[in-house]
Amino acid sequence: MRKNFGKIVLTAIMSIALLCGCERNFSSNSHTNNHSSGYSSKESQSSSDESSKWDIPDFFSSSESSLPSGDSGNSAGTPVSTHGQLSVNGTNLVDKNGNPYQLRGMSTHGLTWFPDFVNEQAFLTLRDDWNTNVVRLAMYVDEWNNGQCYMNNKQGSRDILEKGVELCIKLDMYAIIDWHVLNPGDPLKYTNEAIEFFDSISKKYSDSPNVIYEICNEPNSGASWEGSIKPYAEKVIPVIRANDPDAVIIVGTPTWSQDIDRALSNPLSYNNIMYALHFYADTHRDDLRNRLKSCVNGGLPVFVSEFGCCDASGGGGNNFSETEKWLSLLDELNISYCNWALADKNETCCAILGSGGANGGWNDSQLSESGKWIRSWFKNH
Ligand code: IDC
Repeated sequence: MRKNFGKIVLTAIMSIALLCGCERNFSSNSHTNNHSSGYSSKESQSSSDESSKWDIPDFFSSSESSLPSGDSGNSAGTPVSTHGQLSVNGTNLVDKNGNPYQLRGMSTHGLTWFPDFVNEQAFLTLRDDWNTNVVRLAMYVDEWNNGQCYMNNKQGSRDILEKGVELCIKLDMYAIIDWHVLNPGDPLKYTNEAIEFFDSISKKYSDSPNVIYEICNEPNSGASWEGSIKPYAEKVIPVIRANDPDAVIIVGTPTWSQDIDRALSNPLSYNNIMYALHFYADTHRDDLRNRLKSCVNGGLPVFVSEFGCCDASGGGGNNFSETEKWLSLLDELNISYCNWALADKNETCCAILGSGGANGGWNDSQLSESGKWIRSWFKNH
């Protein structure tokens, strides 16, 4: 009887989790397979021992958060009121006064999978305790037909994304609106949807210097610069520009945003464009750092809109010595970066432990190894 009762409770929890749109941790992590360049074999490892289970985000916990002190409204000295509209000058992101300026912060996980992390206390903690100035809002487009992604849940995705942008505006932080292409690997596949989305969102936020647009997270599966990404960008960028002429726009690059050299040899002809380079520190090392250095020397403005301290599957072990090499280089080159991810999923890359809750004020015992390390990095560098 007891056993059956337990089963019933478990089934009920699983059903609620499904209804709440919890995402499946795809153990195959198919996007990390078949990488042609820059990836080691580690990437095909599954992300964790838990990788085949359903992950149940901690929607129900009501952790008491000890919030950092700080004004939750726009206050002098906070990022956007101090630095204003950003733009790109040469390889540098610069602020309204033309001074080099670096954005550093966390990326959310899939917004509709971990919506509870989009709240004021969490973002305020990132601003005032973690010392960050940007939040990247990752809106998955069509992740292996997951019902909660944009293609299957446009309004729900928009709602949580806009909540994130509004919070950043309220807290005077920068916000990156990330059209999180991973599947399909070719951003051209949903060009019409991207145009419709970016037209409407850039109209809505045309007056907000807070907003940065990232039009395709990680093209992959053979989507080339010339054949797919550049033509896609040439359709989407003018739509954003028509509404928001001076916004900074980040463009993904081939092979999961690693082949920035393709962009250098055939750049886009618009102003205020940055090209995405992504790394996962236990997979991508000197080769990719050398590519970064040579592309920056060649004049390419680069934005590391996503990186992990672990391997490219989001799992495996953390490699903090490689992460430190990466972030020291990025700081030296004034390159902005966002860490994947603000979520409590049971995978190495997620910053918060299941017991940590979503409401900010996290202490070390509520953070994963990666979360502890990255918080300390942001606070001390
Ligand atoms: C991963 C998430 C994982 C989720 C998977 C879905 O961490 O929970 O199941 O996506 O496909 C990226 C991607 C990013 C990946 C991350 C780790 O931009 O979406 O998130 N990663 O695999 N590029 C390299 C690694």
